[in-house]
Amino acid sequence: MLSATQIEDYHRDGYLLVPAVFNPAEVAELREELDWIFAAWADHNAAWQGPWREVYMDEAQRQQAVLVAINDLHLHSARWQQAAAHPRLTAALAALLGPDVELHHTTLHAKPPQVGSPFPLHQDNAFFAHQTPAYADAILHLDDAPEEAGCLRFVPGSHRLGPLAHIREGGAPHLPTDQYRLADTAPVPARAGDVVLFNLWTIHGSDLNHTPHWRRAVRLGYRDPANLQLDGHALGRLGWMVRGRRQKNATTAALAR
Ligand SMILES: O=C(O)CCC(=O)C(=O)O
Repeated sequence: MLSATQIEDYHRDGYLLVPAVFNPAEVAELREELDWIFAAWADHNAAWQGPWREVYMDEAQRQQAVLVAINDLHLHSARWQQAAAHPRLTAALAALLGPDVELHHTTLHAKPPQVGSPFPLHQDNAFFAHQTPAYADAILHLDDAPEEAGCLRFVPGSHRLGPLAHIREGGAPHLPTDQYRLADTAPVPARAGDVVLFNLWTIHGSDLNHTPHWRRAVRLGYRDPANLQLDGHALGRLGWMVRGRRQKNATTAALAR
């Protein structure tokens, strides 16, 4: 699924755009299922809070910014569970993480037209810390995400900094806005069906959605099952193996109890 050059790019930059992992029919099915998740389960008032908002948005934008989100939609929908084990996606993950790949979580982030909220620069490690960087997030795009729709933006090579201290007061963990600026990041525009893979330690964020269209994306987090979680979302929860096997040792046996 991934060429040697793509694998090299991922390890050098800490992220990689993989075009057309899901075909148009698969994207259409997943969008339809998202409509149900939106109505039944999603939090329609999930925009991240915190002092960073003063830097990323003016007063009017702060009043209006909206994010629709939910964690672990794959626990509510078989279609999304199947998407998490999609063979083209898990083959790409195995090329980056090794033969054994465990699904850790899924998260919907949907930015409504014009008012879709930005994300401050952060590492996902601040939300679900792990012992090693053998963890990749996969952001599956359900809509086209050009730069003006608030596409993902990365600090290339920042995974090599390792886990950084985040500001945690007043809202979601984020990096200091005077040291890490959205303007210094590389945008990664994507099309519906594309997946962006990135390392747990790679610094990333995104801007407001300024377009008249939704920008819906689902993050699927995968790890080498030997990579021990230290903190955060889904700590102590075993995930499904989407490739290979979980080896048994004292730690995994205790978690499986
Ligand atoms: O969806 C976005 O624009 C950013 C998402 C993000 O930062 C994340 O999933 O960690």
